[in-house]
Amino acid sequence: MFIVFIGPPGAGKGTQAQRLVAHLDIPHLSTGEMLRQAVLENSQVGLLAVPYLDGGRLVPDAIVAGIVGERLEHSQCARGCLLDGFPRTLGQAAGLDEYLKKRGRKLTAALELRIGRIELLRRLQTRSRADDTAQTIARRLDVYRLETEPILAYYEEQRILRTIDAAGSVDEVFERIRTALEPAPE
Ligand code: B4P
Repeated sequence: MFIVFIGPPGAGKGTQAQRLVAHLDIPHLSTGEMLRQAVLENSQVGLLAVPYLDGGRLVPDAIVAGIVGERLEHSQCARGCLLDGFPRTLGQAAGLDEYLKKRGRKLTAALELRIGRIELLRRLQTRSRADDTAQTIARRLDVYRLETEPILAYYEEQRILRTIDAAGSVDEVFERIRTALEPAPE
């Protein structure tokens, strides 16, 4: 089962991903976490990623595709995984489809976490991560609208998009996700 999580910054992708991977017993691949880890380790990828993370911009597709491809090759991902925060551009989405197709696999579902701007800002302001400054948040929301939202139509066309109302408690949102992944009745 290969699932992707899409949503604006602060929608709760990371929060819900932790629950969902425990529920489905599949690995969790968060590109945000991988990039932050690379920065901590001062690796080449980390050094390249810093200005993008600090500026609230997307790290270039080639860098992100490289780190995701490496992780997907791990044997734990052979029967599936949850991709959290990836894809974020149409190029990444097409690259992922191609990667899976070559291996005779395809995405099971694309889960969109949808939430209003006021609640997003409230959540991000209480989190206080390095890239959660007012200016960076505004940039990340614009980037989401311009570069990531077009992916929704791409997955809608493939009939695998499931839109989840991400307002409410963590438990309530998780229950909606669980229900959205249940097979439709015959
Ligand atoms: P990410 O790490 O993916 O982070 P995010 O979008 O900011 O947050 P997320 O939606 O996971 O929110 P969370 O659960 O933490 O990306 C960071 C950066 O990395 C990007 O800006 C970009 O520069 C780069 N990047 C990542 N992937 C990339 C890619 N594919 N291509 C290019 N660049 C990429 O929740 C937020 C807060 O809300 C938390 O404090 C949480 O506790 C709280 N919360 C969650 N659910 C809640 C609920 N139901 N009620 C109340 N609070 C809740």
